[in-house]
Amino acid sequence: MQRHLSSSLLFGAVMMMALSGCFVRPPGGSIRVRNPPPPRANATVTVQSQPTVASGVTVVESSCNPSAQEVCNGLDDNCNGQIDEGCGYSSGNIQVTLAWGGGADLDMYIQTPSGETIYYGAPQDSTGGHLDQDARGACAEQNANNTIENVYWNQPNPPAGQYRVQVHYWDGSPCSTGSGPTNLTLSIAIGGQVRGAWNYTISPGERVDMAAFQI
Ligand SMILES: [Ca+2]
Ligand SMILES: [Ca+2]
Ligand SMILES: [Ca+2]
Repeated sequence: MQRHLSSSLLFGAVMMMALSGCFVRPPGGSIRVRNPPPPRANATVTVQSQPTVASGVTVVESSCNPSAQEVCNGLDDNCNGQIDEGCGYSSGNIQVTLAWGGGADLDMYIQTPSGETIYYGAPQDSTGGHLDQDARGACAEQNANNTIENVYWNQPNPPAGQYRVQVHYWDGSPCSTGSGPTNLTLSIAIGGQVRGAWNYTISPGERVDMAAFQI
């Protein structure tokens, strides 16, 4: 009876943890907590105009692989339509991710259909867009993924209209350290699909119209 009761209690605890999003191994094994699933992207978001890019911007040659491990690099390594999931910033029905190498302070600016601009100084707009990953703004070298910026909309229907993505190399930033021309990568996912990934070499002080798209 005692053993039966203990088994029942253990089974109940296992079920509670499983239902709460935890993955549980049998008694005696280790317990591993899985990240909550990211919000489901809405494949019905209609792209009126695929992203177009500025001259000098080149398409990323590498391709994704469903069996690859996702790493925090501004690319959708495992082809699931989410860029850098598990890196601490969000995917959604629109996700725009900027990544670069070196000590520069790059800033992403996204002009939204409402006419607002999302950037480090205004990380949210009235349409539900969020800059949830800022980089080098506070010179905090110890911050995770300190050369990646990310903006997303995760509501079912992001606002219709044109989105414009600019990148600025803030040469005067106290957070730019020992850096010259800098290679960057920009990826855009809409409605759960990556619509493109591009490379560009940006010069100190330059502000480039990287991409524009319309939904
Ligand atoms: Ca991915
Ligand atoms: Ca990645
Ligand atoms: Ca920045």
